[in-house]
Amino acid sequence: MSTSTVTLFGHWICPFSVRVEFALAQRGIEYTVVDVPPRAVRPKGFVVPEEFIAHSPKLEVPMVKIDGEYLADSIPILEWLEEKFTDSSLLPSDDAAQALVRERVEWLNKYVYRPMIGVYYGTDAALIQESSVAFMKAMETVDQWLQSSQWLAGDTPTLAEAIMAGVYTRLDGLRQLGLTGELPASVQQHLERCSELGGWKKVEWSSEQTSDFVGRFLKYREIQNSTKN
Ligand SMILES: N[C@@H](CCC(=O)N[C@@H](CS)C(=O)NCC(=O)O)C(=O)O
Repeated sequence: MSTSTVTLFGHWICPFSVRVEFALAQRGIEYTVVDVPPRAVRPKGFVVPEEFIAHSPKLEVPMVKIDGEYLADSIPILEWLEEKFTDSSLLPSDDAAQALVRERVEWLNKYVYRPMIGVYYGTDAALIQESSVAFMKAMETVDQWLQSSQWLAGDTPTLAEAIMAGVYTRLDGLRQLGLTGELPASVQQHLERCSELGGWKKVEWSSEQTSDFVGRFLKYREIQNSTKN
């Protein structure tokens, strides 16, 4: 068992932090969390830790510290955790299978996250609808992947599941913010399978967290729309 000390500087509302916390918990790596709320949700008077300011180049969460070394940016962090901790893994052992995981991680990062963020940052109905359609279109590809396996890239949960955890946590909230359309049955089943994983328990949202998320973005829309008019 590793004796490394791992600290995650992150926040529950950040889907990129969720990726990392899911991976840590799923792999059974011990860690502590230092809450660093992103600017948009930072309470007045919150003191951002000096350590975070000194080591997160873009001042973004997530940032991870392992035995005095720091790294920010979720996908590089997920890879770094794979290098540092070898007792467990979210990457298959053979090269071709690893390449597939990495390809799908990048694909999800682009084609699922972009429209997902478009839904909650959308300020007008047309943009929200467009993002919603793009999100559901991406789900059609995920559906194809899930026709040949229960998991997104191979026979076991991988880093691709960590990426989707950041989406699944907020799905109820996305619906309340205007995401429309049915998830393919395979994706719904995959979500349910993910919610049985050990890592999920650490990242899943309570109904209060969903309401907090939805309330913040409704307010954001209201402010944006009132300054527009
Ligand atoms: N590419 C980065 C994106 C991280 C990111 O955008 N984090 C947001 C919160 S979700 C952040 O910390 N933004 C700075 C801020 O709002 O203070 C990653 O994958 O980790």
